[in-house]
Amino acid sequence: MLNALRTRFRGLFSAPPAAALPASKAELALFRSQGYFVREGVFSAAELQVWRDAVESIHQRMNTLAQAEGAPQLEAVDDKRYQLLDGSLVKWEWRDGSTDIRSMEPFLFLHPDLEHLIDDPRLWLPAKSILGVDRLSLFTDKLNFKRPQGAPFPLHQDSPYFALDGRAVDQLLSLQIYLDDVTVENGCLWMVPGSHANGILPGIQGKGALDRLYTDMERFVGAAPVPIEVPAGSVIFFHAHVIHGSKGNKTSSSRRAMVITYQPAGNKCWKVDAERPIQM
Ligand SMILES: O=C(O)CCC(=O)C(=O)O
Repeated sequence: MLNALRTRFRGLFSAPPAAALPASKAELALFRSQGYFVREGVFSAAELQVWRDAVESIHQRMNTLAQAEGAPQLEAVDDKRYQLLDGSLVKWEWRDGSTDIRSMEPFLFLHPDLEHLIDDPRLWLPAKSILGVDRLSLFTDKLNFKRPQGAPFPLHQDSPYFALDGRAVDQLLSLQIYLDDVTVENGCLWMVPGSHANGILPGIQGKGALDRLYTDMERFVGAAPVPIEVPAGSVIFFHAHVIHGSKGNKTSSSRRAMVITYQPAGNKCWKVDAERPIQM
């Protein structure tokens, strides 16, 4: 009810959201050369507040489920805690016993205010023009919390992770949507411009199962990572091969981001035996 009222009257309280536009020539050129570009002011303050409330209610629900009697077992991967709750793979913060969620995938289906976000033309219209296709479907979606003291995310490409199910990964496009202002202090994304150009790069040869998913930066020849500090409501459009990561959150507030990965239509979602076409 409250959300419906907020949505109905949002024009009175905040600037209108940006129009839906395909990627411009300049954005396409940046995407080709750097592997990413940023659009600021895509979503209004009122929309962001609805989604912040939705992700916080999901966080709360996951905590309740995790603490319930008979809750699904925690799985340990390289001493990091994972748990399958309500159809979403929850990764808990690295600190022992923390009840903070680090990320969860998928999550949009868990809340009515979020489930149609992928059908928003401010997202799919530019995505379609970047991929150069007529129709899109969802590959996967993920919610990245970075609570105060949230741990870093080492530099990596998403493509080796996406390729774990044997799928082609060259036509995947991810959009990172910020619910909060992001700064170096609260753990903004760092991107390595141009690092998408040579496909999947060598991962770290360590003892852990996750090591090979992190890029071996000692073997990488190219640009240094640059911080992407942007206001809430911004979207980063990025290639599955671009190297990126984030540092820890040193502030006392959360840094929250929603990630949507699109693919050309006609393909099933990642790890799900069904396609979710985008409603255009
Ligand atoms: O949100 C972050 O801090 C980085 C997350 C990330 O790179 C990922 O989920 O692949």
